[in-house]
Amino acid sequence: MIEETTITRAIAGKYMEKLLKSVESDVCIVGGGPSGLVAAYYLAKNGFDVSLFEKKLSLGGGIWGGGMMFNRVVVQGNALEILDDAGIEYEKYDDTHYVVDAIELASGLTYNAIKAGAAIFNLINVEDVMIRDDRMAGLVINWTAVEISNLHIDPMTVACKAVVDATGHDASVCNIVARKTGKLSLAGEKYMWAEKAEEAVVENTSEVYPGLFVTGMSVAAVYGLPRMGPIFGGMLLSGRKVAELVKEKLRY
Ligand code: 48H
Repeated sequence: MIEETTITRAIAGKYMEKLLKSVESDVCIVGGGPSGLVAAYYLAKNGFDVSLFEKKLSLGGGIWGGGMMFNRVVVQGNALEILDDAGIEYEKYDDTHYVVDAIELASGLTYNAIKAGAAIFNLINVEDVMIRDDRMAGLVINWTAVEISNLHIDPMTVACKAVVDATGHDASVCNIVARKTGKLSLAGEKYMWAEKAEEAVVENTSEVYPGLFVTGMSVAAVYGLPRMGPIFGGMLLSGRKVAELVKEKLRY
């Protein structure tokens, strides 16, 4: 017999179980766009406890709308390996450019991150950070609904060994760390230049403050790099690279 109260107990109990497990993680990823999801996938696959916080209802960030709401994105050849790992299909357009269905990319990357073992929390906004002895120690989180409704409700905190800022153009975490420590400065994203931007984003994916790593468009915001429009290879490669950097860092 179906019982409404059992449904309530099942949802509340199981959510709480997941949240309590994420009170301490190896890695916290902020933002569930392409770079954050790819980082979550590779880190979880390598056995790390990963918690990803996304402030919106859906995961996928800027993928869904493709270019100007045409729900297709372009990925260049050197990032196809990541699509293959995730079982996402693509169509060759010419020797350099491949076309991917934006819906398949957003849902495929999300599915793979979950299946690899990452704990994904939507509707949670990261509003502050926890720092100890000049090193990232965790995140301060609250419901997005609290932020939107401007209610005066204190947040709660989760601890981790490394934080990945995958918040896209906002570079939210880096902005907070810059403002509150004075030990990081953001150069600000520059004009469109796809070829240069794609390479530079991957090259500059790095640790920008002890325990704080940047990936995706946040890299452009920190390092003053150009933007690239609806080509996503750089985002995928940056997500995979940040996973490698975090992996190396947490080994020691
Ligand atoms: C929780 C947060 C917070 C917060 C933000 O924008 P994204 O898709 O990020 P990337 O860097 O993985 O991909 C960028 C790509 O989508 C893009 O915009 C490109 C390639 N643009 C090029 C151009 O020229 O314009 O995803 C970031 C995610 C979003 O879902 C936000 O909602 C989320 O981060 N987010 N989540 N707490 N404080 N801030």
